[in-house]
Amino acid sequence: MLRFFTAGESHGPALTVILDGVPAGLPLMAADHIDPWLRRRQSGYGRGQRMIIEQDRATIKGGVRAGRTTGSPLALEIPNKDWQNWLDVMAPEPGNEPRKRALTEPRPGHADLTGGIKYGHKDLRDVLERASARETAGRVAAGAVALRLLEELGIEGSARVVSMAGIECDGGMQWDRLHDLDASPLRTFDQDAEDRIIDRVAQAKEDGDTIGGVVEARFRGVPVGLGTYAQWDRKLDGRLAQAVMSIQAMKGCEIGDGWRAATLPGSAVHDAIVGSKDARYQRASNRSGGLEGGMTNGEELVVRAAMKPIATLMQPLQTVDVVTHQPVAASRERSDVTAVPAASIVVLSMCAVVLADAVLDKFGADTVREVSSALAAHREYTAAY
Ligand code: EPS
Repeated sequence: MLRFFTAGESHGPALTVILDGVPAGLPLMAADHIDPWLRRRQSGYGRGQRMIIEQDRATIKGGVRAGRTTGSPLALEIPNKDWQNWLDVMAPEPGNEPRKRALTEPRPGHADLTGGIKYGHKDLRDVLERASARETAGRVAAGAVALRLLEELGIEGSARVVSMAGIECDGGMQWDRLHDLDASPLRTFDQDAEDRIIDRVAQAKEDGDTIGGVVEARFRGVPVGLGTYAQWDRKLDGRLAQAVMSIQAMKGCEIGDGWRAATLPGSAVHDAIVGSKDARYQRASNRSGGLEGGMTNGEELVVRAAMKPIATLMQPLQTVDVVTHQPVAASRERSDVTAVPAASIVVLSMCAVVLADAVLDKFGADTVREVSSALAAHREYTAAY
């Protein structure tokens, strides 16, 4: 129901997003609802020069009139300011030769070599321009619309860093302190861990190295029963994992206790069902991360993702030149030392799209008014079950 595509290169004129399936009647303004998420994606200690050049902003080019969605596909555009510096290299028309030197030294860990072989390119720029994590700005624009829809329906999302370079951040999610996450250069509440990680990132920069980490997206106010146990491709945990694992540099995804649950006995993994005066059914804990049997169970949805260190190393690994076939050092495209805090926003965005899609699947999809009233009726039904 809710799906999007992105197009555009890292140093081309713009990133373009088509987001289809947003119900009519959603209040939406780029400056208020999309740009703040784009800004969050740009922030974080360890980013490179590019984030100084860009101040990402979305232009709505379709699907919204007078501050409300119409039910038509949304068209969003995020211009690349840096394009001005790449006109000769990135022009779609021929005739701008002599082009800058072809990029022929593939970076281990990036899409360069396999993409070059697959699409028959010997200038690996043809691969890296699209494989670049710059594309995630488009994903975040789509995710911001999904977050806006979820917010309208009483579902709130947030994202934080869980660990970087193996240094754990304590403090879990504190919903009443979300502004502190925005203020933190590493999107964490843990000041002590933050200081230690910043030192580690500074050291990695000096060493020409990069750093990975684990991020977490969370949603509260999630209704019971999104997704289903009945068919493999509609299980919500599977759909979230697919969306998360599609993000550049992600190497793992876990729901709730994830990998840790595999090391413990069942009694220390499953969440007892208890009643309270507020609710007939609650969980005494939330190790399942709000998902059981491929369905949301009403607890907070907790999705974590492991990001590998960025593949562009200023002290490069060895590689093989795709033209001379001689051993050389891998190319050193300008890059970030780490983008883990930004990745938390991308993971949140992708999860928001999947979650909003599951909401529309269950509660209808034409107008926000219809979705809202169906959801309100469902919340009443659930409370009385
Ligand atoms: C990114 C923009 C890119 C990179 C980074 C993410 O800009 P540039 O290549 O001009 O520096 O900084 O991309 C990668 C880390 C990568 O490996 O492709 C962005 O907007 O997030």
